[in-house]
Amino acid sequence: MDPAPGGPVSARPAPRLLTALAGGVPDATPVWFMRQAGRYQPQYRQLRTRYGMLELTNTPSLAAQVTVAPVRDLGVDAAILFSDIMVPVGPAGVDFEIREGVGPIVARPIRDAAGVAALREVEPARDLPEVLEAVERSVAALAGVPLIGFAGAPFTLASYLIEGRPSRQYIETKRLMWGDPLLWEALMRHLSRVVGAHLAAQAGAGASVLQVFDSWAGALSREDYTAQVAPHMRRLFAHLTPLGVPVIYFAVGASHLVEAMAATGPTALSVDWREPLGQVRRRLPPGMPLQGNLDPVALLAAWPSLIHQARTVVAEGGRQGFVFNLGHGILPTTDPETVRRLVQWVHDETASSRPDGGIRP
Ligand code: 1CP
Repeated sequence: MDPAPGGPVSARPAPRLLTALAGGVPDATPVWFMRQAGRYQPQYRQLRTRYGMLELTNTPSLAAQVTVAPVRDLGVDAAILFSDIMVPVGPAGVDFEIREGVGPIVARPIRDAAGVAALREVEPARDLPEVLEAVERSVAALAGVPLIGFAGAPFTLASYLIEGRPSRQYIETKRLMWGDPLLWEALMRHLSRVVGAHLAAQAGAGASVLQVFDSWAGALSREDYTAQVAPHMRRLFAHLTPLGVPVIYFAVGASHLVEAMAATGPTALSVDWREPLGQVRRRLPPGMPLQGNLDPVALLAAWPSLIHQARTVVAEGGRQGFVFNLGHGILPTTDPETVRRLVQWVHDETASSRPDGGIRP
């Protein structure tokens, strides 16, 4: 029977993603994918023939449309805001473009004190209103499915600002970090403020989870990460904790850093495919939720091979405090139908309504 108008309505169950990030056991393992909105989708490619990448992120109705599409098309348990880690450094005074097939290109890379001194503070409500409107529109369209807001971590942003483009060796970044520790400190502090303000504003606009992409932190030794990056992450996460929103911290190729990353104070860690999740878990504080860690290339393999690997991820991740994801973003040549089938498979395989309670012997 329907509840009487104005009478008590049964509480909607908490979204799976939030249950898992609170360290609980959801009714099935939540799934979402980094870069779940992007070039592998025919509708996205279609939109991109008419609009540039940054035009999409700067037009709230289009950004929200791209953000929400994977929830409808794939059945994933969360949307991630369609934007880019470079978006908030624009109003800080960094002139950049996103070049097709390459990534962010910065017009004047920052390598000296004058470059750091020229950076401006960013006030999201004033400087990034279209991003916050995209968050609000996405949240409204998602009808209770969580929206993940995000930002690049200070180190990963610094690497783009200093190198001026995607890099493999991070030569100029390390040269500045080692050669001018005070300038490095000033740049990291500035970027931490930009990132902190941007994340807090997204939460204020309705994002119910935040993810911090420190994609390239794995390029650092444990010693450099601990001395030159971790203090800034600790300050950033301390700034975010009062918001009461779970924060996921992600890096690629960073198995050597998981203890140090966990110690900076995120809610959960997102890891790549290089180390089995069970082993990662044993190195983390008890109960810390984990996200990961299927190799994105597995989505290009034959179905039996994909499922063999997905089964390992599900078994290693466990039912409690675990979010199924990839170890990095979906590759552009991925078949969307394979992604949709994988989401369904993870939900079926882990459903607590299964006769075996979702737990395989
Ligand atoms: O023309 C296009 O369509 C551009 C491709 C593209 C897309 C779809 C870029 C350029 N950015 C994005 C969107 C994007 N970027 C999202 C949103 C949606 C989603 O995940 O579904 C997110 C979360 C990002 C974050 C991002 N941008 C990261 C962190 C994640 C990661 O991949 O490690 C990084 C490093 C960037 C920089 C960037 N922007 C674009 C590219 C191709 C890159 C990577 C370049 C490089 O390899 O360094």
